[in-house]
Amino acid sequence: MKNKIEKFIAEVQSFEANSLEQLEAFRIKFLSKKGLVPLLFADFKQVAAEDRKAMGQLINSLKNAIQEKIVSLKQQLENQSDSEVSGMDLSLPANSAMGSRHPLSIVRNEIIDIFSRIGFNVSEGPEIEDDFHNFTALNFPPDHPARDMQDTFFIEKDPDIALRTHTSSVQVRVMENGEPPIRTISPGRVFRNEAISARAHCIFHQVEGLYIDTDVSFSDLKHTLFYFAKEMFGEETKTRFRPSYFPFTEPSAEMDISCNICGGKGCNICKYTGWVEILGCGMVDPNVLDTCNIDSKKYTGFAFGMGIERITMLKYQINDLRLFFENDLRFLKQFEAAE
Ligand code: 2U9
Repeated sequence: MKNKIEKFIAEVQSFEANSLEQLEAFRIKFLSKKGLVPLLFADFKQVAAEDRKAMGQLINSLKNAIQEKIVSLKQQLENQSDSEVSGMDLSLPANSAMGSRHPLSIVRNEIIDIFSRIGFNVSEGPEIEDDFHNFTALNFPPDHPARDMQDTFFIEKDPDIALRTHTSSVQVRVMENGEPPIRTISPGRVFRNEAISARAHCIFHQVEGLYIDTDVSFSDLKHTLFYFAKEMFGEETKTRFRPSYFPFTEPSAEMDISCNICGGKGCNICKYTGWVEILGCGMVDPNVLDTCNIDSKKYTGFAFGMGIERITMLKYQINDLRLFFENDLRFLKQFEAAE
């Protein structure tokens, strides 16, 4: 019996387990009701009286060795991280490919930053609009071509509900719900019923701006937009204003900047004129102010609007509008370094 117990002690001491299941099998083998240790205690009855003390001590030391082994192996197995058990090492450096911002998002954020620095906030509104907010409040006459099915995506007729054709509709809502001073820009998606080509798309992005307060003049408009042009295209950028017409502003103008590619010397981007158009602007028509509950005798304001695609194309020399919507990774990856 003594030899048997000593053999068991040696077996216990050299035992190693790779899993909690192996350890449990070990426990069952020795300590369960019909395990080897209870069997030894059963045989103990036949041991001669003079040997009992030594044999009892030997069986107890086997039992202790088993229990110590179980405790230490259990701790060891539980300390092994889940990652090691599943074959993964979570401490290794991350190796996943980074995404990049879409160029239109980069430029939109830059425009927001530039106007935020001079006190403009950002307003947002619905992409599905009613006739009042998209056309009537903005002084579009009833027979204006933009109200035509060929130019606008209508969702319902009588009353007319359409996809907004500009984000000026958001600013109508700002005027209805607030009071001057108002200094706000509205970036967002707009929709026009146009054939898709390198120069036009039925979905594009705008930033429209509105500034209303007492004594706002065309000079305020020129200085604000000159500041914007320099921040966006560089300190040496020049601006010029050409008369234009929009239903919602009077007087109205278009603003050109000195060509950011050739610096005004003339190239194929500026069609050898030295200038490129970047936005439309003007003093808010008093009719618009009054329709939106703002007293046109007390307040004046200026407004402007630009296409984010156009600004992005000029800034990054992109010559086809369709690239913005195709999600071709060869195109998008080129903007990884930009912001
Ligand atoms: C209110 C009143 C007037 C916003 C303006 C423009 C001129 C303009 C175009 C530029 C290129 C749209 O993306 S584009 O096709 N926009 O020329 N937008 S003034 O005038 C407003 C806005 C809000 C209440």
